[in-house]
Amino acid sequence: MGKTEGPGQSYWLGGRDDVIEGMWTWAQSDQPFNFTDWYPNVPDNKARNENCLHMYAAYNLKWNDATCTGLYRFICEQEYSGDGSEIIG
Ligand SMILES: [Ca+2]
Ligand SMILES: [Ca+2]
Repeated sequence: MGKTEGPGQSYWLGGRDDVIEGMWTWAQSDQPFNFTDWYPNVPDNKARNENCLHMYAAYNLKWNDATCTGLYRFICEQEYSGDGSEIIG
């Protein structure tokens, strides 16, 4: 959807490593990632100040760590009201 709905846009994904540097978790659940799609040589924690996860347009929407104050679109996850196991958006 990022590639088709917003060409050239980057997206926040809701991951963070500000609690323990290098330990990436989802902000909502505090659970560690069980999937990653990092761009090569990232996360790099540039200037020791990159603690939020985004899909970066300049990296073909691969994952990058970025400063948390950037203004980007965002992608949310919501439980499906059926059996609760599907991601709908
Ligand atoms: Ca970091
Ligand atoms: Ca980075």
